[in-house]
Amino acid sequence: VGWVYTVSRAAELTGVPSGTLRKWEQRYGVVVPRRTPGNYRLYDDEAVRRLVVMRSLVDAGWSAQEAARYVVEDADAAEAELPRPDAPTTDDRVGELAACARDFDVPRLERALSESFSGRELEDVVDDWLVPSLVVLGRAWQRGEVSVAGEHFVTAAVHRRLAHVFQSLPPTASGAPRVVIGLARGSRHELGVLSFAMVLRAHGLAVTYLGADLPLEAWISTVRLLEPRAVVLAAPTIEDVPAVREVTEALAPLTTVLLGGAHQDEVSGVVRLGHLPGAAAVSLAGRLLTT
Ligand code: B12
Repeated sequence: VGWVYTVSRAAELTGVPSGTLRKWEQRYGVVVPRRTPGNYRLYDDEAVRRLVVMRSLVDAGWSAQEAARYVVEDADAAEAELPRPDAPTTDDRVGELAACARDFDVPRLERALSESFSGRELEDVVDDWLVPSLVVLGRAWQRGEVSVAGEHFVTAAVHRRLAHVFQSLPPTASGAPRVVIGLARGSRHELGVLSFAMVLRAHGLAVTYLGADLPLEAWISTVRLLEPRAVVLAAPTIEDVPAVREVTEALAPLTTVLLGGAHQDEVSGVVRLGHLPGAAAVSLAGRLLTT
């Protein structure tokens, strides 16, 4: 089970030509494909993930040998080495979430969320405060200053808040353009798409939010059923890219596919939304409501 990708499919999903794949396998042992009875190579999701991380490291300037050693030893650590686009911010409270994660301070966390969400537009809360705060939190976690539990404690509260705001918005006008939003199979970094969905709904669009980790078949059947004007996904980490490629290829004939997340540039055939979920949602709402 799981060894389902032929060499040409693996090449498509990873963006690595099949000749290079063979070289990486033979020279560096990055992955060891299975063989069919007819001696064709077969790859699984883990192999595809390693290859896509290896490719990004090589694209970022690593030698193939260095990249391979890193990926073989610790694929998660290798992934964390990849450059990520950071949005600039002027908000002086971007350290609050990380501070709350350090000492599990419930009242301080509730206060930080309430104050940050009040008195300004949702898109500005998302782009100027929330996203940069999560990046600071992630760095603190990586340096060991925040525990896994502390990180979960804070992101669960953020998730609840986004869901609550989403739910409290007035009903959408009937006939408003529909947009379906969610993440591909295996992809669990949901806060970017959820923030985007919240802002889009606040700006009058009909949003069907599907959440994280949705299998390919479910994407296809839902889009056939709802016939939305557009579908929005994200590729927050490099390991999401192969599954996102699968979904976007399958949906492209059916609707317009738009993509956010740090690794959106690795996927072709989509409309790229950039790195500010709030601003991107406002601009998509404007486009769909006037056409
Ligand atoms: C919270 C969190 C989690 C939570 C997510 C909870 C949830 N419900 O979403 C949980 C615990 C599930 C998790 C799991 C993992 N995580 Co994590 N996580 C984070 C953390 C701290 C915040 C992520 C987040 O929400 N950021 C906010 C979003 C909005 O920011 P962003 O993803 O950088 O996106 C940018 C843009 O592309 C844009 N954007 C994002 N989405 C969208 C969508 C649209 C439509 C648009 C327009 C724009 C847009 O906004 C951002 C600004 O540039 C980050 C740290 C960080 N630097 O982000 C790590 C991080 C993303 N995680 C990481 C890792 C490695 C993992 C795990 C593999 C850990 C493990 N070994 O289990 C798993 C993988 C899970 C999976 N299969 O997907 C790494 C990724 C490394 C890399 N280079 O890709 C990070 C960067 C931490 C690190 N430095 O090591 N994680």
